[in-house]
Amino acid sequence: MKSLVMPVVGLANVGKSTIINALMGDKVSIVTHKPHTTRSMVFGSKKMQGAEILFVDTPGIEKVSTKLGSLIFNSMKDYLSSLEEMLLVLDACNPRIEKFADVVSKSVVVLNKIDRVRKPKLLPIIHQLQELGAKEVFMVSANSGDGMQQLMDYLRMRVDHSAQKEKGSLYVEDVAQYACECVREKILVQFEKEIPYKIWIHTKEVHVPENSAWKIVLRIVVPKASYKPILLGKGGLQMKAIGTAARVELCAKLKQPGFLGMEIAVDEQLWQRDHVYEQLGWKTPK
Ligand SMILES: Nc1nc2c(ncn2[C@@H]2O[C@H](COP(=O)(O)OP(=O)(O)OP(=O)(O)O)[C@@H](O)[C@H]2O)c(=O)[nH]1
Ligand SMILES: [Mg+2]
Repeated sequence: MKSLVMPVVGLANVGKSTIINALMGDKVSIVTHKPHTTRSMVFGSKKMQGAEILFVDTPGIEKVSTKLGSLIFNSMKDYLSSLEEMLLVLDACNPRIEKFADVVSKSVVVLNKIDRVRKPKLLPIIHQLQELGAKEVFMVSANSGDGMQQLMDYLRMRVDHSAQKEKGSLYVEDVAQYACECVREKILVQFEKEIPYKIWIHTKEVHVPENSAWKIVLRIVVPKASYKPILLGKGGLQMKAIGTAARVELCAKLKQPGFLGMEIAVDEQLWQRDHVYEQLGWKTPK
Protein backbone atom coordinates (compact mmCIF):
# COMPACT_ATOMS: atom_id res chain seq x y z
CA MET A 1 0.00 0.00 0.00
CA LYS A 2 1.27 3.46 -0.83
CA SER A 3 1.34 5.79 2.12
CA LEU A 4 2.08 9.35 3.05
CA VAL A 5 2.73 10.72 6.53
CA MET A 6 1.52 14.29 6.83
CA PRO A 7 2.13 16.21 10.07
CA VAL A 8 -0.22 19.16 10.50
CA VAL A 9 1.41 22.05 12.32
CA GLY A 10 0.77 25.71 13.13
CA LEU A 11 -0.02 28.14 15.90
CA ALA A 12 -2.74 27.39 18.46
CA ASN A 13 -6.39 27.74 17.47
CA VAL A 14 -5.77 28.08 13.70
CA GLY A 15 -7.94 25.03 12.94
CA LYS A 16 -5.43 22.16 12.61
CA SER A 17 -7.67 19.60 14.30
CA THR A 18 -10.76 20.82 12.44
CA ILE A 19 -8.92 20.39 9.13
CA ILE A 20 -7.80 16.85 10.00
CA ASN A 21 -11.32 15.86 11.04
CA ALA A 22 -12.71 17.30 7.80
CA LEU A 23 -10.11 15.50 5.66
CA MET A 24 -10.71 12.26 7.55
CA GLY A 25 -14.49 12.60 7.26
CA ASP A 26 -14.50 11.46 10.88
CA LYS A 27 -13.63 13.01 14.21
CA VAL A 28 -10.21 11.88 15.40
CA SER A 29 -9.09 14.96 17.28
CA ILE A 30 -10.98 17.18 19.67
CA VAL A 31 -11.84 20.78 18.75
CA THR A 32 -12.85 23.71 20.91
CA HIS A 33 -12.90 27.49 20.62
CA LYS A 34 -10.03 27.67 23.12
CA PRO A 35 -6.32 27.77 22.22
CA HIS A 36 -4.13 24.83 23.28
CA THR A 37 -6.87 22.26 22.98
CA THR A 38 -4.59 19.61 21.48
CA ARG A 39 -1.77 18.67 23.83
CA SER A 40 -0.55 15.33 22.43
CA MET A 41 0.19 14.04 18.98
CA VAL A 42 -3.01 12.56 17.58
CA PHE A 43 -3.00 10.22 14.60
CA GLY A 44 -5.65 9.79 11.95
CA SER A 45 -5.29 7.29 9.17
CA LYS A 46 -7.27 7.98 6.02
CA LYS A 47 -7.49 4.91 3.83
CA MET A 48 -8.40 5.08 0.16
CA GLN A 49 -8.10 2.41 -2.48
CA GLY A 50 -4.50 1.20 -2.31
CA ALA A 51 -3.39 4.29 -0.43
CA GLU A 52 -3.19 5.65 3.07
CA ILE A 53 -2.49 9.08 4.50
CA LEU A 54 -1.47 9.28 8.13
CA PHE A 55 -2.33 12.73 9.48
CA VAL A 56 -0.48 13.75 12.61
CA ASP A 57 -2.28 16.39 14.63
CA THR A 58 0.01 18.43 16.83
CA PRO A 59 -0.33 21.03 19.59
CA GLY A 60 -0.14 24.70 18.63
CA ILE A 61 3.43 25.98 18.60
CA GLU A 62 3.29 28.81 21.11
CA LYS A 63 5.07 29.47 24.36
CA VAL A 64 2.98 28.79 27.45
CA SER A 65 4.47 29.34 30.90
CA THR A 66 3.68 25.90 32.36
CA LYS A 67 6.08 22.95 32.46
CA LEU A 68 3.86 21.10 29.98
CA GLY A 69 3.61 24.21 27.77
CA SER A 70 7.35 24.71 27.52
CA LEU A 71 7.97 20.99 27.03
CA ILE A 72 5.51 20.98 24.14
CA PHE A 73 6.99 24.17 22.69
CA ASN A 74 10.58 22.89 22.76
CA SER A 75 9.64 19.42 21.48
CA MET A 76 7.57 20.91 18.65
CA LYS A 77 10.45 23.19 17.60
CA ASP A 78 12.73 20.13 17.36
CA TYR A 79 10.00 18.15 15.60
CA LEU A 80 9.49 20.90 13.03
CA SER A 81 13.15 21.09 12.15
CA SER A 82 13.30 17.29 11.79
CA LEU A 83 10.46 17.21 9.23
CA GLU A 84 10.98 17.04 5.50
CA GLU A 85 7.41 18.02 4.74
CA MET A 86 4.37 19.25 6.63
CA LEU A 87 0.96 20.78 6.24
CA LEU A 88 1.40 24.25 7.72
CA VAL A 89 -1.92 25.76 8.79
CA LEU A 90 -2.19 29.54 9.06
CA ASP A 91 -5.17 31.62 10.09
CA ALA A 92 -6.05 33.69 7.02
CA CYS A 93 -7.18 36.56 9.28
CA ASN A 94 -3.81 36.76 11.02
CA PRO A 95 -1.29 34.46 9.32
CA ARG A 96 1.85 35.43 11.31
CA ILE A 97 4.04 33.99 8.57
CA GLU A 98 7.18 35.32 10.28
CA LYS A 99 6.81 32.59 12.94
CA PHE A 100 7.36 29.93 10.27
CA ALA A 101 9.62 31.73 7.77
CA ASP A 102 12.28 29.01 8.03
CA VAL A 103 9.91 26.07 7.35
CA VAL A 104 7.59 27.51 4.68
CA SER A 105 9.80 26.11 1.90
CA LYS A 106 9.18 22.55 3.11
CA SER A 107 5.46 23.13 3.66
CA VAL A 108 2.18 22.71 1.91
CA VAL A 109 0.52 25.81 3.33
CA VAL A 110 -3.16 25.87 4.21
CA LEU A 111 -4.70 29.31 4.77
CA ASN A 112 -7.71 28.44 6.89
CA LYS A 113 -10.80 30.40 8.00
CA ILE A 114 -11.18 32.18 4.64
CA ASP A 115 -14.87 32.55 5.52
CA ARG A 116 -13.74 35.32 7.86
CA VAL A 117 -11.63 37.36 5.46
CA ARG A 118 -12.21 39.31 2.25
CA LYS A 119 -10.57 37.57 -0.72
CA PRO A 120 -8.40 40.53 -1.92
CA LYS A 121 -6.71 40.52 1.50
CA LEU A 122 -5.36 37.06 0.73
CA LEU A 123 -3.35 38.07 -2.33
CA PRO A 124 -0.34 39.67 -0.58
CA ILE A 125 -0.27 36.73 1.88
CA ILE A 126 -0.14 34.22 -0.95
CA HIS A 127 2.53 36.27 -2.67
CA GLN A 128 4.66 36.32 0.49
CA LEU A 129 4.29 32.54 0.92
CA GLN A 130 5.30 31.96 -2.69
CA GLU A 131 8.35 34.20 -2.22
CA LEU A 132 9.36 32.05 0.74
CA GLY A 133 9.12 28.95 -1.47
CA ALA A 134 5.91 27.29 -0.22
CA LYS A 135 5.34 23.98 -2.07
CA GLU A 136 1.66 24.79 -2.56
CA VAL A 137 -0.82 27.21 -1.03
CA PHE A 138 -4.44 26.26 -0.40
CA MET A 139 -7.18 28.58 0.77
CA VAL A 140 -9.83 26.77 2.76
CA SER A 141 -12.56 27.04 5.31
CA ALA A 142 -12.50 23.80 7.27
CA ASN A 143 -15.80 24.79 8.87
CA SER A 144 -17.73 25.39 5.65
CA GLY A 145 -15.78 22.87 3.57
CA ASP A 146 -14.76 25.51 1.04
CA GLY A 147 -11.52 24.47 -0.74
CA MET A 148 -11.22 21.21 1.20
CA GLN A 149 -11.83 18.95 -1.79
CA GLN A 150 -8.95 20.57 -3.71
CA LEU A 151 -6.68 20.00 -0.72
CA MET A 152 -7.76 16.35 -0.45
CA ASP A 153 -7.28 15.81 -4.19
CA TYR A 154 -3.78 17.23 -3.95
CA LEU A 155 -2.88 14.98 -1.01
CA ARG A 156 -4.33 11.98 -2.81
CA MET A 157 -2.19 12.81 -5.84
CA ARG A 158 0.84 13.10 -3.55
CA VAL A 159 0.26 9.57 -2.17
CA ASP A 160 0.16 8.24 -5.70
CA HIS A 161 3.54 9.82 -6.35
CA SER A 162 5.08 8.78 -3.04
CA ALA A 163 7.36 5.80 -2.56
CA GLN A 164 5.84 2.35 -2.14
CA LYS A 165 5.87 1.42 1.53
CA GLU A 166 5.61 -1.98 3.14
CA LYS A 167 2.13 -3.48 3.30
CA GLY A 168 -0.02 -3.03 6.35
CA SER A 169 -1.57 -0.20 8.24
CA LEU A 170 0.51 2.68 9.53
CA TYR A 171 -1.68 3.12 12.51
CA VAL A 172 -3.90 1.31 14.97
CA GLU A 173 -6.68 3.50 16.27
CA ASP A 174 -6.30 4.25 19.94
CA VAL A 175 -9.74 3.99 21.48
CA ALA A 176 -8.47 4.63 25.00
CA GLN A 177 -6.78 7.89 24.04
CA TYR A 178 -9.84 8.98 22.11
CA ALA A 179 -12.10 8.35 25.11
CA CYS A 180 -9.88 10.49 27.35
CA GLU A 181 -9.76 13.25 24.74
CA CYS A 182 -13.50 13.13 24.25
CA VAL A 183 -14.11 13.81 27.94
CA ARG A 184 -11.38 16.49 28.00
CA GLU A 185 -13.10 18.27 25.11
CA LYS A 186 -16.38 18.48 27.02
CA ILE A 187 -14.54 19.74 30.12
CA LEU A 188 -12.67 22.37 28.06
CA VAL A 189 -15.91 23.67 26.64
CA GLN A 190 -17.80 23.58 29.94
CA PHE A 191 -15.31 25.16 32.31
CA GLU A 192 -13.71 28.56 32.21
CA LYS A 193 -10.14 29.48 32.93
CA GLU A 194 -7.46 27.12 34.08
CA ILE A 195 -9.22 23.99 35.37
CA PRO A 196 -9.43 22.22 32.00
CA TYR A 197 -5.73 22.87 31.41
CA LYS A 198 -4.75 21.47 34.81
CA ILE A 199 -6.46 18.09 34.61
CA TRP A 200 -5.02 14.82 33.37
CA ILE A 201 -7.19 11.94 32.22
CA HIS A 202 -6.11 8.35 31.89
CA THR A 203 -7.85 5.03 31.46
CA LYS A 204 -8.37 2.67 34.37
CA GLU A 205 -10.18 0.01 32.42
CA VAL A 206 -10.67 -0.52 28.70
CA HIS A 207 -12.72 -3.37 27.36
CA VAL A 208 -13.73 -2.96 23.73
CA PRO A 209 -14.82 -6.28 22.22
CA GLU A 210 -15.45 -6.33 18.50
CA ASN A 211 -19.16 -7.11 18.39
CA SER A 212 -20.62 -6.40 21.80
CA ALA A 213 -20.97 -3.66 24.38
CA TRP A 214 -17.82 -1.87 25.45
CA LYS A 215 -16.73 -0.64 28.87
CA ILE A 216 -14.27 2.15 29.49
CA VAL A 217 -13.48 3.59 32.91
CA LEU A 218 -11.53 6.83 33.09
CA ARG A 219 -9.82 8.58 35.95
CA ILE A 220 -9.73 12.35 35.92
CA VAL A 221 -6.85 13.55 38.06
CA VAL A 222 -6.87 17.10 39.44
CA PRO A 223 -4.03 18.84 41.27
CA LYS A 224 -6.25 20.60 43.84
CA ALA A 225 -8.99 19.16 46.05
CA SER A 226 -11.02 22.34 45.43
CA TYR A 227 -11.37 21.42 41.73
CA LYS A 228 -13.28 18.25 42.49
CA PRO A 229 -16.61 19.76 43.63
CA ILE A 230 -16.41 22.29 40.78
CA LEU A 231 -16.06 19.50 38.23
CA LEU A 232 -18.78 17.43 39.84
CA GLY A 233 -21.29 20.29 40.02
CA LYS A 234 -24.39 20.29 42.18
CA GLY A 235 -25.34 16.69 43.00
CA GLY A 236 -22.72 15.49 40.50
CA LEU A 237 -24.95 16.66 37.66
CA GLN A 238 -22.24 18.51 35.76
CA MET A 239 -20.00 15.45 35.51
CA LYS A 240 -22.97 13.30 34.67
CA ALA A 241 -23.84 15.51 31.70
CA ILE A 242 -20.24 15.43 30.51
CA GLY A 243 -20.20 11.63 30.83
CA THR A 244 -23.43 11.29 28.89
CA ALA A 245 -22.24 13.54 26.05
CA ALA A 246 -18.95 11.63 25.81
CA ARG A 247 -20.67 8.23 25.94
CA VAL A 248 -23.03 9.16 23.12
CA GLU A 249 -20.07 10.21 21.00
CA LEU A 250 -18.13 7.03 21.83
CA CYS A 251 -21.14 4.84 20.99
CA ALA A 252 -21.31 6.46 17.56
CA LYS A 253 -17.57 6.09 17.05
CA LEU A 254 -17.41 2.46 18.16
CA LYS A 255 -20.76 1.60 16.58
CA GLN A 256 -21.72 -0.26 19.75
CA PRO A 257 -23.53 0.66 22.95
CA GLY A 258 -21.34 0.81 26.01
CA PHE A 259 -20.58 2.01 29.50
CA LEU A 260 -18.37 4.98 30.31
CA GLY A 261 -17.34 5.25 33.93
CA MET A 262 -15.48 8.21 35.39
CA GLU A 263 -13.90 8.94 38.73
CA ILE A 264 -12.09 12.00 40.00
CA ALA A 265 -8.86 11.70 41.97
CA VAL A 266 -6.77 14.41 43.60
CA ASP A 267 -2.99 14.37 43.23
CA GLU A 268 -1.26 17.56 44.31
CA GLN A 269 2.00 16.41 42.71
CA LEU A 270 0.30 15.65 39.38
CA TRP A 271 2.32 18.05 37.25
CA GLN A 272 5.58 17.06 38.90
CA ARG A 273 5.26 13.46 37.71
CA ASP A 274 7.28 12.42 34.67
CA HIS A 275 4.90 9.61 33.72
CA VAL A 276 2.10 12.15 33.16
CA TYR A 277 4.19 13.99 30.56
CA GLU A 278 5.27 10.69 29.07
CA GLN A 279 1.69 9.46 28.71
CA LEU A 280 0.98 12.69 26.84
CA GLY A 281 3.91 11.81 24.60
CA TRP A 282 6.46 14.32 25.87
CA LYS A 283 9.70 13.09 27.37
CA THR A 284 10.89 15.24 30.26
CA PRO A 285 14.60 16.12 30.09
CA LYS A 286 16.62 14.20 32.70
N1 LIG B 1 -14.63 30.65 11.11
C1 LIG B 1 -13.94 29.52 11.09
N2 LIG B 1 -13.60 28.93 12.24
C2 LIG B 1 -12.86 27.78 12.17
C3 LIG B 1 -12.47 27.21 10.95
N3 LIG B 1 -11.75 26.10 11.21
C4 LIG B 1 -11.71 25.97 12.54
N4 LIG B 1 -12.39 26.99 13.14
C5 LIG B 1 -12.62 27.21 14.58
O1 LIG B 1 -11.40 27.55 15.20
C6 LIG B 1 -11.38 27.07 16.56
C7 LIG B 1 -10.12 26.25 16.80
O2 LIG B 1 -10.15 25.08 16.01
P1 LIG B 1 -9.19 23.84 16.31
O3 LIG B 1 -9.34 22.88 15.20
O4 LIG B 1 -9.39 23.34 17.71
O5 LIG B 1 -7.77 24.58 16.22
P2 LIG B 1 -6.32 23.95 16.50
O6 LIG B 1 -5.37 24.61 15.56
O7 LIG B 1 -6.37 22.48 16.45
O8 LIG B 1 -6.06 24.48 17.98
P3 LIG B 1 -5.07 23.87 19.13
O9 LIG B 1 -5.33 22.41 19.27
O10 LIG B 1 -5.49 24.63 20.34
O11 LIG B 1 -3.67 24.21 18.70
C8 LIG B 1 -12.67 26.25 16.73
O12 LIG B 1 -13.62 27.06 17.37
C9 LIG B 1 -13.07 25.95 15.30
O13 LIG B 1 -14.47 25.76 15.14
C10 LIG B 1 -12.89 27.86 9.73
O14 LIG B 1 -12.60 27.45 8.61
N5 LIG B 1 -13.61 29.01 9.87
MG1 LIG C 1 -6.01 21.06 17.90
